[in-house]
Amino acid sequence: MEQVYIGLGSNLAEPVAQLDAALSALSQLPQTELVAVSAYYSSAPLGPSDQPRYTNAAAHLATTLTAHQLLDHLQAIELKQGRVRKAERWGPRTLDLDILLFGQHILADERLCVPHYHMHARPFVLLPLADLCPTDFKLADGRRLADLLRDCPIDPTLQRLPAQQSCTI
Ligand code: A4P
Ligand code: MG
Repeated sequence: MEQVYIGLGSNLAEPVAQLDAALSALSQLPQTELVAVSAYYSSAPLGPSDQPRYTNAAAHLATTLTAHQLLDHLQAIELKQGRVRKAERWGPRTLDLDILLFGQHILADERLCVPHYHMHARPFVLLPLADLCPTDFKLADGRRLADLLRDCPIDPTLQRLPAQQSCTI
């Protein structure tokens, strides 16, 4: 079993409901257990500002799927929930599912970069992840989550949503 962390994000078509639906889909993946889910967080968009606020979360999975099999499943869930891939970088989306960490693996090929390349600079990724991991947690590349949290820029727009707006799966 690999211990895997997924970043979830949405800023279109009822983001909280999108994350709820995505977590339900993750809980039904083959060869996979949904171990834990972070709180939901709301923040202003990083990138183009003419788009709605995002809701983000993180999920801990235990799986015997390979990283590429898991990515296929994540992209199928994104498509099922109406994701349209556009050329625009950092544009709005109904659902974004990123593999943040895949066990102790470091992957860099044409389809996968793990640990996820932008996670260290994104509070809306690191704070949900910190809900799920011990403070001394180390990434596969040796970086400590606590150090990434300390060094990442502060996002004054980031809010942890109350429990009733966060999934309880
Ligand atoms: N890919 C490579 N590594 C991975 C990985 N670890 N996990 C490849 C998942 N996919 C990975 O993905 C493009 C390709 O990346 C995939 O085909 C896969 O083979 P994508 O989902 O179309 O694009 P992306 O990686 O999400 O990049 P994009 O569109 O530039 O979006 P970002 O960088 O994720 O930014 N503001 C807030 N507050 N919260 C947000 O969640 N998200 C974005 C999107 C912008 N602003 C935001 C947020
Ligand atoms: Mg993505």
